[in-house]
Amino acid sequence: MIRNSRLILALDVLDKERAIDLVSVLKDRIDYVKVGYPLILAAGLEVVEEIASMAPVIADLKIADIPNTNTLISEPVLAAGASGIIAHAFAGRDSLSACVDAARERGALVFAVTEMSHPGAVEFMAPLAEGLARLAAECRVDGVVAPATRPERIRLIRSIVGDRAIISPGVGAQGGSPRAALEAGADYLIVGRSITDSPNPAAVADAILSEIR
Ligand code: 3DU
Repeated sequence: MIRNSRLILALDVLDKERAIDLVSVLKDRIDYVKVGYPLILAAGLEVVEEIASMAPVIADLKIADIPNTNTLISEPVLAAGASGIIAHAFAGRDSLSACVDAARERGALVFAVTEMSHPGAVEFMAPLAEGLARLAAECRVDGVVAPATRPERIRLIRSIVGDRAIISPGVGAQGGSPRAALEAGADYLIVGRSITDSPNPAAVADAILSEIR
């Protein structure tokens, strides 16, 4: 991954025109746009193609099915122009490897979720996160997702995944601090609502960028 702004925009809006407007305003301030179920279900897969013509897209479908279905989910979104996909590690080695293989065929990146950022992740995911991070590294993913809401968990996951990229959601709306996440070892911050829900998204992005510089 090319590190420049260290910001990934989580584009969780349902209106396609608004999505495109946000990307137009923010594309020079971010490294990737993360598009997930909300926008793809509302606007169709074509929205990936459209946004990918403006900025690199990471498709956050948190893919977590049997290997064959994982391939069938990965291929169309990669064909639509996604530069990266996000898969869950908990579905196991064969399922995650199917996503890695699909991404490699397109020269795209694959990220595996280790521990999520919301409070509920502490119930079941946190106790498994180290094993999930090890599996992700063994499957040769390009990076992992780790929680900006719990920087100490980023530090732990960094000790397992070595120099693979760590991308961290949970900044802003979920309470995480951009600087603390980066200091703990995150390479990229994933930021959604605090930018997209603001009346001035560019100003919020600029404030985060100056905080982390
Ligand atoms: O809380 P925000 O609005 O900044 O958005 C965070 C984004 O990251 C959102 O798209 C969510 O689905 C995603 N995400 C997490 O919040 C937590 C994870 O562990 C993984 C992805």
